[in-house]
Amino acid sequence: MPNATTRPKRGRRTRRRQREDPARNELVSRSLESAQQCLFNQDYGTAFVHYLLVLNLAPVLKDFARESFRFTLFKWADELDSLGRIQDLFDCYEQALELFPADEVILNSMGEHLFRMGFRDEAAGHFHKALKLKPDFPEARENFYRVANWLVERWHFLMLNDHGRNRKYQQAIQKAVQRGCNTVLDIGTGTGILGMCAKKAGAAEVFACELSKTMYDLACEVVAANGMDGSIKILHKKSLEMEVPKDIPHRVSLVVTETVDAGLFGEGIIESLIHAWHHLLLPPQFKEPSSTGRVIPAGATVFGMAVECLEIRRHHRFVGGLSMAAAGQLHSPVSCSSEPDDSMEPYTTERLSRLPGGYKPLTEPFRALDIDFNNVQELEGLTSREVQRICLPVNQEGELDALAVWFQLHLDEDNSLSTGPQEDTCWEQAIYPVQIPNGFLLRPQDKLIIEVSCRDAYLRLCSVAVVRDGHEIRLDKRLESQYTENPIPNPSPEVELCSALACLQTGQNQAKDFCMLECSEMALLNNRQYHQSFCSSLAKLITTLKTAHQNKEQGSDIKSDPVNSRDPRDLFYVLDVSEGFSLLSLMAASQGHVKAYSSVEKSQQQEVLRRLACSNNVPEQHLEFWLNHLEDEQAMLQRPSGEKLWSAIILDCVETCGLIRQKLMEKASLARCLLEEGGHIFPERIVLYGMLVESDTLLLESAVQGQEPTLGFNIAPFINQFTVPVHVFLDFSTLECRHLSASVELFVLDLMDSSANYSNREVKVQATSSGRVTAIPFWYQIHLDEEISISTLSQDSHWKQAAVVLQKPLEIRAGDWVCLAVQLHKSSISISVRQCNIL
Ligand code: 44T
Repeated sequence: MPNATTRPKRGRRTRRRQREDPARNELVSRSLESAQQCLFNQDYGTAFVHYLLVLNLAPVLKDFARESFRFTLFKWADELDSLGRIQDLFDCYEQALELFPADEVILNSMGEHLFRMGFRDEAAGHFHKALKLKPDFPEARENFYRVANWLVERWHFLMLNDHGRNRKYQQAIQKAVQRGCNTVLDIGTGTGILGMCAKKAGAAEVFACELSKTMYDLACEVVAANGMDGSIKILHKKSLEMEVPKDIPHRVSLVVTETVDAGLFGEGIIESLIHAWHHLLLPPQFKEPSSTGRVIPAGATVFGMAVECLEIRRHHRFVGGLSMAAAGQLHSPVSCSSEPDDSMEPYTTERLSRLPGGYKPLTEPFRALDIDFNNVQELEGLTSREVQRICLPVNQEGELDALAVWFQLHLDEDNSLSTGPQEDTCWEQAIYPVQIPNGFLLRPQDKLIIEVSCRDAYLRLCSVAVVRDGHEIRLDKRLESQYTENPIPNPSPEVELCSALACLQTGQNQAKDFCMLECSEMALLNNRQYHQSFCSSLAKLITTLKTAHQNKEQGSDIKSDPVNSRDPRDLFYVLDVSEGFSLLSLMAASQGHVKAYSSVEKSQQQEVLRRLACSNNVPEQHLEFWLNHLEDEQAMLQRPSGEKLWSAIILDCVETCGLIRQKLMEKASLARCLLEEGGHIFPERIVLYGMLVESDTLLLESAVQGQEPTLGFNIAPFINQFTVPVHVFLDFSTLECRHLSASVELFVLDLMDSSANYSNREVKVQATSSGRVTAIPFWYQIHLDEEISISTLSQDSHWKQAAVVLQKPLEIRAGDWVCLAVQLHKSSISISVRQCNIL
């Protein structure tokens, strides 16, 4: 056994040499001492270098020094980060990982830096690794869940669960291969499913490409697991970058692809196919199918329909009760304007059937476009095609809020898929909002004139007009004219600010008046209840504080009158740390005797607030922008000035997607230290509610379901690694589900008193119906003070809901008791359920 004896010997010799090298030992111990000293002096850069030296020279010390090394690394990395020395930062992490390649904490932390820098794929890889090393590492788990949604979008599950779609693609591919197309390229392979179909159908050569690194890795895993790794060549590339013979040895006879989004063209199918016809496909007109190129899908027809829909309206234009004339034009970032602007998407997507409040069709569906994917001239012509004018009779009265667009994908002459609103598919529809400031009511005798073009690869609606009584009215060109003259009357006199905002018409020109708000910010602006509740609650607080100040001064026998005084020292300081656009600082400032600080960052949005302040007689110096004062954004929560404290700090605690904002509780405890006596955090408390439901829809969106292989392939276990337990952006009011219990209080978060909070709680809930608990949707009651609260579930809320989807559904019967273990870890909620029997 020569090897068995030589190996340990070598090891022993090395170790002996190490131990016996006094100079080295001396260096190690001196460096270790220096490292500790530097750490003590907070000189993290030098400490890090010393630790590197120590651990490289004396790996035996790794376990002993691991904690301090990590600490030093993280401190030094934060410093490098704030200095913008990004390359150095990642070099340090790489050196650290050379020493500790399996350290989940370092991996996770590097992932966090990568994520913040926008390297999502790489970040996900690090979180995934950390989690594999330590499956019960909560930080890595949370981080992984956060990126999983970005990396493997939820629609992958929907598409794989859509058996109709799978079968139709399979049949079309089988038929083409049987007819002689035996070299195949799958563009945008995703999990590799269409490429595998082609191989299974008997294609001689199959190639596939995928531009996302995560999806490419996944496709490789899936293809290998199905024993096809030798027979399908997968490339991590965008098809537009592929060449013959560099990437594939010769042109192929069939391209299969499903690179289409809800608006058909958003994934770049036109450009990909033009490129494929020029560089990757055999020419189309030869007699032999094996030497003829063709594409599945063969073509598509695009349809549209005008709709009235309040839900769409309140996300795209200002319809709230506040008078905002001075703000100028507020737009969502989605526009079907005639001047395509790169920053504007022409559409958003929605599943019309799931819109809260529903929608009303104002016209019949119309055919907007036909396209043949097997005709390269037509594909090329599409981008230069003239604008097409479509005339549609209006058949229902209603406000023109949007055009909904969907399509039929003709896989071949026999098979097609439809993404229409009536179909039972997983597809969403493309929504082209029509943003007319005060809306336009269509009437049954009207004719809608729509101009459609496809100039910049998107289908665009270039102009929308109405023919009424023989006159044509351009709806997208009249923003500045007669229709802005009548602002919506103030509907709620009880709110002071709302009436104060009934302001001047401004004469500024159109370009200057334009301000973009995210759809969710627009919906927030339109959330009247939120603003009214906030105003009332803040007014109460200010009155109480004024009285308290008065009493104090009377008590101390000072003659000044703070209520009427103009002394700036008597001002109440209010800080609004809401993310994105928020009017709350302005509402605070308009209370009088308040100096409010807003955290609005975008200059355009700051300008809107300034104008509104001006038109509402809020003195300029009473509204400021907090971040403009701060060098370091991290120092968000500070005293307003040396000797002052805040009277109120406004935290926006629930994200639009339905989750608690990250670091909320940390912010709240910091905020508490910065409040004056009697000061307040808004909101003071949030209560989490949930309900047991049975929802197949949520299951279909969360993982590939069932034990059956997908089209005979083993795909589910691989893609299901990207399943996340919490679903966001749900509309609970339209979610197809059965309620199995009443709603129950799950958790209370007291922002004014951290000692009152807990991180684990067990809640018992009784089933009101029998069924399978598959999910627990949850939402919040946001308490601004003891009396005033708002629900994130309310009809005109800008919030959506979230739900925990159970890994294993639980069968229950009416009357059963169920135990919910609710956990809050760093603002993220997890819930597990088990049956419990109590009497
Ligand atoms: N979502 C549909 C869009 N790709 C489908 O990286 C339908 C959305 C949807 N790879 C709800 C329901 C549904 N070269 O992995 C992606 C993408 C890749 C390419 C290489 C190219 N030129 C491209 C272009 C795209 O193809 C994969 C599929 S894109 C399909 C998009 C269920 N919400």
